[in-house]
Amino acid sequence: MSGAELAALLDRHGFDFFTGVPCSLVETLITALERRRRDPYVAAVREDAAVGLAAGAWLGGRRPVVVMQNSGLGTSLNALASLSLMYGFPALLIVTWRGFAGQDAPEHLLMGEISPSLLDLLRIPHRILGSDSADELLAWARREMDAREAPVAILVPPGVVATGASDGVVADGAASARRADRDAAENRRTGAAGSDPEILHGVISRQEALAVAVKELGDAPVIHANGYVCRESFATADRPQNFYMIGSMGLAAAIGLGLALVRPARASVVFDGDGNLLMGLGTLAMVGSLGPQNFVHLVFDNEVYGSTGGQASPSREVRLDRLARGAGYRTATAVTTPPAIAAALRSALGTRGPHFILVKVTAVEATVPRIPHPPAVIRDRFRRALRA
Ligand SMILES: Cc1ncc(C[n+]2csc(CCOP(=O)(O)OP(=O)(O)O)c2C)c(N)n1
Repeated sequence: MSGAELAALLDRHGFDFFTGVPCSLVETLITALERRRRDPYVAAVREDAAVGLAAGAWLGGRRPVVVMQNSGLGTSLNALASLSLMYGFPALLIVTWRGFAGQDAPEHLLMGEISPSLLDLLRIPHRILGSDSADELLAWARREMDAREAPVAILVPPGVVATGASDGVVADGAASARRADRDAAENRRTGAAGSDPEILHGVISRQEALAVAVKELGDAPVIHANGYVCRESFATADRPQNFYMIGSMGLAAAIGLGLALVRPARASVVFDGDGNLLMGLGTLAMVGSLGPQNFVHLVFDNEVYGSTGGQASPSREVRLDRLARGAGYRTATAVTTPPAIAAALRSALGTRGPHFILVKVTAVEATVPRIPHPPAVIRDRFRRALRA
């Protein structure tokens, strides 16, 4: 079924508040929900924040839906247990089933295997979406959540909701990339990127920015955020000093901070994404309070969740470098051009930090493969490279 059809059914069954964190399996559903004239989808920075938003919306009289990948079920366990289930806050959880039948990238396999059991353990009633069962399932979900005053879940296996291409919907990623391209051209024309400190959008792609940054790294270790940051960096230059964090969205900065604290004589660099940073925003305060001088945090901010189809991220309106400065990083700069990126990274690697470099980039995504190395290989060669 198409995402638009599912969105229309949700509407018909009385669901009227939508939030979540994107997954590519429901890209077209989120596109349709973002386009609702009344109460469009609210982009949450974490799945547990989405569960909180849904509780607030229910208190305000709505029947909420939280869209999440099953990895986000892990992120929101405590919110589900000690908020939704304890107080009795109804919500429909639309949980995509990555790792279904053991067929997926390594980061999804274990969670894929245990997703139904996790829901069982939480005593959250759940059903599996099939292409012709949506109407009936949504009627069930509404009945159950209203009667129990508790969350219910619908698991969405791959292929049930059509992807952008087969749906006839312009994939939002492509739309965002085109919008970002137009913005970039406009920025170049008006000089907006440099002249108004409040407005800063990318003028080059992340892969172009990565190519510049990688040249400055020397042998510095780099922890990569999940998604396309990993893949494009791998395609630019695979290095043993690259740790590709292929799952665990939001944790790259925490891993880099841990490394910085125990290896103070060597730089610890993080290549982060805006969605990743926003999912683990509290880590900024840890960096600010602990103040590791060897910590260099680059955020490639394309203003979207590019890896899952280009849904808008709050970073379009929020200057992440200012958050870092407020959290206590010693320096926080924002750059858009190749010479500025090179100069900022060179300076950060040669001076006392912690440093934060916001690299504003367009949403253009390179066609690059998944990381081919198995997780244990990534881990072991990185550890060896650190000892060298
Ligand atoms: C807990 C969790 N929720 C959702 C996802 C799905 N997911 C993978 S990458 C990604 C987007 C990351 O955004 P950002 O850091 O801005 O990088 P970009 O995709 O734009 O390159 C999402 C939502 C996930 N892997 N884990």
